[in-house]
Amino acid sequence: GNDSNRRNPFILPEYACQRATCLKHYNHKFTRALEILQNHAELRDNEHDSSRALAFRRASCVLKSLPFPLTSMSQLKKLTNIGDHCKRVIQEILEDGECSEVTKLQDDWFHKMVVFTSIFGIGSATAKKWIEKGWSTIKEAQEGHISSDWRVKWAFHSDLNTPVKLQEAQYIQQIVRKEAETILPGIILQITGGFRRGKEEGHDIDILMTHPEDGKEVGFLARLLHRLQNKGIILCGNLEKSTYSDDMLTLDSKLSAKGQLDHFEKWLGIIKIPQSCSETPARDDSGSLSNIGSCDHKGINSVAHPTSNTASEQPLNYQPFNLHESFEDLESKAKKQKLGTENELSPMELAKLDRNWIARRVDLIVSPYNQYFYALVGWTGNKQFNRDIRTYAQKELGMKLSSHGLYDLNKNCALPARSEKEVFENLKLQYLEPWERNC
Ligand code: DCP
Ligand code: MG
Repeated sequence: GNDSNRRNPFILPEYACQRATCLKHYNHKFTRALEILQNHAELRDNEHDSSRALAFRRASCVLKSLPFPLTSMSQLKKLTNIGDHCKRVIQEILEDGECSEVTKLQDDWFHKMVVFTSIFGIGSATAKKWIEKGWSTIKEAQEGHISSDWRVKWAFHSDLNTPVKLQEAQYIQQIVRKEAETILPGIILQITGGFRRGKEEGHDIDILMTHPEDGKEVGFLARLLHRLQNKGIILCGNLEKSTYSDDMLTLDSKLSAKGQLDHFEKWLGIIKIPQSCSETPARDDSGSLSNIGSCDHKGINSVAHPTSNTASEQPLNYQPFNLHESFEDLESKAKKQKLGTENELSPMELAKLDRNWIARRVDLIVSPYNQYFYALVGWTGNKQFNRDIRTYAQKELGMKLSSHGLYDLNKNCALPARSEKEVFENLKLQYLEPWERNC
């Protein structure tokens, strides 16, 4: 059964959703190499590269689940998902300590691609074009893009490239919770994404919200954003309306075609947070970080908020927020600080300004309660875990899993869930804690 599989070092269940995959494991030197190969394939993005990338990731994911450090090729014999290419890589690392293919891959091109795709909104296609133009640094890309739109982007680039700390996520959750509870008492709020899986750093802050009473969540997000905007903490963002309809439980081809995750109402944006909140150690009542996975985290130092709450609610005429307005504030502050400067300030100078806040990417997602626990699994991830559990559901059970629900294609019915555990039960899987989903 599952239990003996977990203990037997030579056999692992085929799917990652059938085994625990934690952030800390025994085989980092192998998984690092395999994930560089994955990364490289994703950045190249030629024909077949995406399937190669996934093959590297699946192999890496198997090694992360091994309950011991790999010391000989014979230990791989009974493991699935490790193809010949991956075996060659592993063997070389076992014999020489490193893999020459991986070393060679980390060339100039790769480094430039990594740098350029780290810019918010820049994918591999644009990055490739920039390299063809002969650019190799952020500075060169900045000099090549000086329109006002781009000046704004560059001003926040270094902020967004500084990893978000767990404390910052908790701080934002606390601010959002306060406003959310005022508008809609009984609201449920959960940090999801990497932080819920036990990561101490991330690239953004994901917060999923719902209300146990059916329909209460409708119109809530616009009202919440209005209040956050009035607090002066929003730099920019985009509110996406829900595009969900019940047939999406069975048909999600449109969804994957656009690379879209789901059809929930959501806001993807950038919020200002006080710089001090990542410096002050957060008090953690339980002494562990992992407890944010299962309950609401209350052990947070409260940090004085820079602006007062003057929110007046006008939920109906919601407008997307204007980044340029916030940028103009930044520029005028810069001019005051550099009194007498005639020249326009460079994005670098703006970014390094003496200011008491830092820009952070935040995703706010609203789910109806009857989809919430599926949304929670989907938004907790990670991405590879989602791929794996969805493939498992389809191939092994003939069921369609998404962040909106689970649909039995044979019985033609949806399977509701009132907890995350029930999601796993419906899928005939042993429950995995969020920190065991780091595939
Ligand atoms: N997700 C997904 N597919 C995507 C994007 C997201 O399945 N294309 C899911 C899985 C992620 C979760 O949503 O874990 C949150 O997305 P993020 O991109 O924020 O990923 P993480 O929070 O896991 O990583 P990071 O720490 O970099 O924010
Ligand atoms: Mg995230």
